[in-house]
Amino acid sequence: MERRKVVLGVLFAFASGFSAPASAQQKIVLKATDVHPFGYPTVEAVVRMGKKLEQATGGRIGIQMYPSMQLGGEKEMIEQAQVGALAMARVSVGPMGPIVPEFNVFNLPFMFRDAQHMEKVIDGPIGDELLTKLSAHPTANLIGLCWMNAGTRHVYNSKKPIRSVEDLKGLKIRMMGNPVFVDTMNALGGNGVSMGFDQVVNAMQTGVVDGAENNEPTYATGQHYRYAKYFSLTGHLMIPEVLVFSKKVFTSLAKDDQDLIRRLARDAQQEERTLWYEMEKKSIAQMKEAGAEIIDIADRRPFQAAVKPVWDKYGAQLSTLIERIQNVK
Ligand code: BDP
Repeated sequence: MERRKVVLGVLFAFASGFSAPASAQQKIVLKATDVHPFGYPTVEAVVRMGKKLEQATGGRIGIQMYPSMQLGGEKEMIEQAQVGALAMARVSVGPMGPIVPEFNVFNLPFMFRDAQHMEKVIDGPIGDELLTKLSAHPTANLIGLCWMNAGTRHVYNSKKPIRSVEDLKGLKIRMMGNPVFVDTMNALGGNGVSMGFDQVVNAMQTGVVDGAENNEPTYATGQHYRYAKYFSLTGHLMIPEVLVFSKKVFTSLAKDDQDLIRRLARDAQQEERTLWYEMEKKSIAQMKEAGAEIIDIADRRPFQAAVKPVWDKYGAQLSTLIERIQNVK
């Protein structure tokens, strides 16, 4: 037994999803990453989870957070988790759609009625089923641990206030890497340009795109207002985040440790939510102070009508799930 521990420790030190000092304690350090900086709700929730994990295991297991895209954009993060080069990645459901098609149900424009609806879905049986689906996926090589809030996404650009679907015409808007988003922007009349989050600022700065779309906290912490001051409340997407764990790393952990990680992730799901709402308020204030122009859209119905082709294209294969989500009251 003692011998096995030492061997594992050495393995952990080599496989970069872990690192362990060659000391007698064999501490397991789980490498985690996020595109956002320290202090952002998703990052903070995982950092807190790490502290709880250390406490619960008497310091035997911890989490080392690599924030701010230190390990690349989300595509890179997912790939690193898949091969076990890191243990945990907190990503948007956006780039997960191409991996697990059912996840795309959360990526459909105007899927949720409001934040409460979305929370009820991720907290309930549908949320659980989708996490299980991810974990059971034969080639995804990921374990789905929990969901997190990520607000509502709105379009922002450097050229003009968007008030109507017509205003979007001709604008190049960065979208996350998933065809459903490019189709969504194109259906709205703009030109959807797909790229990783790690390229967004540069693309806005150099005029490769005229703008992007995201929630207030991302816009504010990423200082996107410096390049795209017109922030129009289109509310076209409400996409939760997902915390994924490398299957390769997960299966090498003891069953009790796996259960503990799952339980603490569920706590993180709720804890992040509180942090999220505080951050949203703070971000709106920060945006205003930075000179962003927030444009209200009194009637979103024309935007909803414009994305019908996206629902026609992707909705058929997701129809059962869509109906179940719509029936969550
Ligand atoms: C943010 C998500 C982050 C995504 C980013 C994006 O928190 O996971 O990478 O959007 O637009 O809201 O790529």
